[in-house]
Amino acid sequence: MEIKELFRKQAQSVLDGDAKAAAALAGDAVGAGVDLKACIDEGYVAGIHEVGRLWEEGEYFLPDLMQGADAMKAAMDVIRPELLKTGKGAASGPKVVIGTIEGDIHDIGKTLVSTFLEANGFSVIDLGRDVAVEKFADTAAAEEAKLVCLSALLTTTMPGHAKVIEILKERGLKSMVSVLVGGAPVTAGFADEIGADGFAPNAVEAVAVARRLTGFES
Ligand code: B1M
Repeated sequence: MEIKELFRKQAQSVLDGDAKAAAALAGDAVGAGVDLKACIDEGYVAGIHEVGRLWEEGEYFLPDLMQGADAMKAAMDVIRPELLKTGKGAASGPKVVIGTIEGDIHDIGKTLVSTFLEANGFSVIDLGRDVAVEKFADTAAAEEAKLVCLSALLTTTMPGHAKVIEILKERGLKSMVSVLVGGAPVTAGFADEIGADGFAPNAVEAVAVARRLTGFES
C-alpha cells in the first residue's frame, strides 16, 4: 500500500471510530517498517482533529468523539511498545512526573508525550488523567523528580497548571523541579504568564524542551 494511502486509511479508521481497523493498520505500519511518528501525525492525529472539527460543526456527536478516541487509543496500543523498543534504551534518565490536570479526562496527547519521553530515556511516572493538583507536587517530592509535565485540553482546566506551580512554590520545591506545560489550548504566552519553565506544542518538541530543562542528553 502506498504510504499516503496508509495515512489516509489510518485517519479514516479514527473518523469511522473503527478500533479494529485502526489497530490493524498500525500493525501493517509496524510490519512494513513505516516511520511510526509520521503515522501518528499524518494518520491518526489528522483523523482525530477531523473528528474534533466535525463535532464542532455539529455533524458528529459525543459518541462519535468517544469512538474516534477509542480507535486512536487502539492504534497507540500497537505503536507505543514499538516506539519504546526503537527508542534510546532503558529509561535511566531524570525522573519526570506527567499527567493531565484535574477536571480533564483528555489523555491521548499526554500519553504521546509520556511515550516519547520514555523512548528518549527519561524515567517517566505517568499519573494518568484528571490528576489532583496536589498529587503532582506530592509525587515530585516523593520521587525527587526533576521535571513535572502538565497537559490540559480544556480552557477551563488550564488554570490548574498555575495551581501546580503555586503549590510547588509554597512547598519550597520549585527550585528543585522544572515545570513543562502543553496541550491544545496552551500557548508559550500562557506558560510565561504562569511562570512555567517551558512550553512545547507537540510531543517531539516536548522531548527537546525536557532535555534542555534537565540538561539530559540520551
Ligand atoms: Co474533547 N474537547 N471533550 N473529548 N476533544 C476537545 C479538546 C475540544 C477542543 C473539541 C472542540 O470543541 N473542537 C473541546 C474543548 C473546548 C475548549 O476547552 N475550548 C472538547 C470538549 C468541550 C470536551 C467535553 C467537555 C465534551 C462534553 O462532554 N460536552 C468533554 C470533556 C470532559 C473532561 O475532560 N472533563 C470531552 C470529552 C472528550 C472525549 C472523552 C470524548 C475524548 C477524549 C478521549 C481521551 O483523551 N481519552 C475527546 C476528544 C478525542 C477530543 C478532541 C477531538 C481530540 C483531542 C485529542 O486527543 N487530540 C479535541 C479536539 C481537538 O483537539 N481538535 C477535543 C489528539 C492529540 C494527539 O492532540 O491532545 O492536543 P493533543 O496533544 C498534542 C499537543 O497538544 C501536545 O502534544 C500532543 C501530541 O503532539 N501536548 C503537549 C499535549 N499535552 C502536552 C504536554 C506537554 C507538551 C505538549 O508538556 C507537558
